[in-house]
Amino acid sequence: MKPFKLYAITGEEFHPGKPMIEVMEEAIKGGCDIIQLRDKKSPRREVLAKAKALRELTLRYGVTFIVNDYIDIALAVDADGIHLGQDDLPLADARKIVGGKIIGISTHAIEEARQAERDGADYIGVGPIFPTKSKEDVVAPVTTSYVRQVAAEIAIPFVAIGGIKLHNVDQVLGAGARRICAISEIVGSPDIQGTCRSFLDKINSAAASP
Ligand code: 3NM
Repeated sequence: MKPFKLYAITGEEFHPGKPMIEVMEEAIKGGCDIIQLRDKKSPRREVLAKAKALRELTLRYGVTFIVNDYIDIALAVDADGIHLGQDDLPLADARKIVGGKIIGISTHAIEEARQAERDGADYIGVGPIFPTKSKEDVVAPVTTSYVRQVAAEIAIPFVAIGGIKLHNVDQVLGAGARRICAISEIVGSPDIQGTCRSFLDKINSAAASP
C-alpha cells in the first residue's frame, strides 16, 4: 500500500449540520492520506451512497479510501481496501473476497498484532491509546506501552488510534508511532485543515529525529 501518515475516519456526530463530504474534503486538503468511511448506524443503502461519494472525492485527490466493516460496499464502490475488527470476518476469508485490496485490522494486544501480521494484514490499528468516546464497547486503553511493543516487534505498518489529540500526540510519537489516526480531533475541529497540518508537522518532526 502507499505510504501514509495521517488517517482520518468519518464521525458525523462530531460535526452536526456540516456535510460529511465537505468535512472529509477539508481533511484531505489538510494532508490526510487515508480516509475511512465508518458508519455503523445508517441503513446500508445510505452507507453505500456515502461510500460512492467518498470514492469519487478520494479519487479526485488521489488519496486512499477504506471502508469499515462492509466488504460488499467496499467492493461495490471499488474502494482501495477494508478495515476489520477482531470480531469481523477472519482475515483469511476476507482476503479470498477482496483479493489484493488493502486489509487493515484493529488490534488491542500484541498477540492480535502478531496474528494479523502472520495472516497477511496490510496494516494494523493499534489502540485505543487513550480513552475515547468515539467507539462503543471499546476495550480499556492500551496506553503507549502497546505502541512501544508494536514498534519494536511488528514489521507491517501500524497506525495509532483512540483519543489522540494535538495535545497528547507527542506521547504517541515518542513511543514510536509514525502514523496517526483520529476521528473527533480532526472532524470535530473548527479548523480541520489547520489541525491536520499540525498533526503532520508533529509526525514529520518525530520522523526527522529518530
Ligand atoms: N477504533 P477518536 S479507537 C474507531 O482502538 C476506533 O481500535 C479504535 O476516535 C481502536 O479519535 C476508535 O475520536 C475511535 O478517539 C477513535
